[in-house]
Amino acid sequence: MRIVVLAGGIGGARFLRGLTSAVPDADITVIGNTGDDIHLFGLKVCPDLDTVMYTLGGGIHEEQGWGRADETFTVKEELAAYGVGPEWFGLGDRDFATHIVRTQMIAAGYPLSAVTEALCARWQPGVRLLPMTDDRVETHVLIDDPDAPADGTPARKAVHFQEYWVRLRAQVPAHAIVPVGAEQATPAPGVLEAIAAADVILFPPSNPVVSIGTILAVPGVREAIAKADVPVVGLSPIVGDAPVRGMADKVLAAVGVESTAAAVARHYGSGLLDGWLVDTVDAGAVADVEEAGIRCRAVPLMMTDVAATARMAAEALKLAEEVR
Ligand code: GDP
Ligand code: FO1
Ligand code: CA
Repeated sequence: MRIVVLAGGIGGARFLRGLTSAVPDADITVIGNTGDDIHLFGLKVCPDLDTVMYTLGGGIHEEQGWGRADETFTVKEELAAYGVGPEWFGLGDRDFATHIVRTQMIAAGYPLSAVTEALCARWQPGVRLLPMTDDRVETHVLIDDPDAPADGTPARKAVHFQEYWVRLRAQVPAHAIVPVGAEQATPAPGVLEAIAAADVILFPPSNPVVSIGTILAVPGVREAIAKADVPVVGLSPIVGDAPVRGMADKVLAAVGVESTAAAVARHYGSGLLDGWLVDTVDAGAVADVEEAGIRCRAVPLMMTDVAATARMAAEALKLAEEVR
């Protein structure tokens, strides 16, 4: 069975660990979000690709969900001693090595897809991990400018997604989310081919706006999924009207979507989704989703451990068979 999964960071990576456990013989291609990527200290950092790679490869910091296990921060401390920041973004020593290898290969002319394959040769994630694009796409968030003149002129400014998410903790209003560069980007080699060859396409419980939304913003991707004559099934990252983790409610509000399992399904729409899983606490949303033309089931959606996550993945594949 050929499965294509569109993935962000933690939610996508943890789901994939359950999926690979549920169907160990499946041929899984992951299309990873690169809108979170940021250049720091001259290095290219790809948080979502790395989260998937480290999680499936056994190198992730389990409790934190991102970054390396057994991490130290000597380089960061030394940079800070020179007054070189940003101090709000914690790059660890082990993680730095990944960004050095990546940046060196890119400087030598390799596309990000080839670099990701080379990094995965070490981690052996058990899936084919593709960046959504080899082109530079960076999500920016439009916020109120704190340095605006006091004369009442409304002033806004765009900040990098990481600054909004990590430094500001999404605690300031987001007026717009812009995947800068997406319109000019093309899907990475293998992305459209994997979608066309898939038996089933899954949307894990990843952020609908800044993870899956960004992947769908790469011209050709949404169209290829809508046109693929195979089941497309998603799992809700919203449980009991709130994100299980993180601040997805804030970016959903920025695009005018309520933070409910049903609203997220409607946001993707029946043109894209054939099936949608909501948590049992949201069983009341099933009828609402089905009214939108999307087959819906309520099952436990908490990824508390690999076994529970594998059951979620199995339910997604079962729903895919129902709508096929
Ligand atoms: P990020 O890039 O690290 O933010 O990760 P993703 O975009 O892949 O996933 C983030 C989403 O995962 C958040 O909106 C969470 O609500 C969701 N999430 C995290 N853990 C769980 C869980 O156990 N169950 C469900 N249903 N969603 C989860
Ligand atoms: N998230 C944080 O909340 N604080 C950090 O200092 C931080 C550093 C970091 C370094 C490498 C990496 O791959 C991820 C990192 N993250 C950090 C996670 C992260 O960037 C965000 O949670 C995601 O981009 C949102 O999806
Ligand atoms: Ca992310």
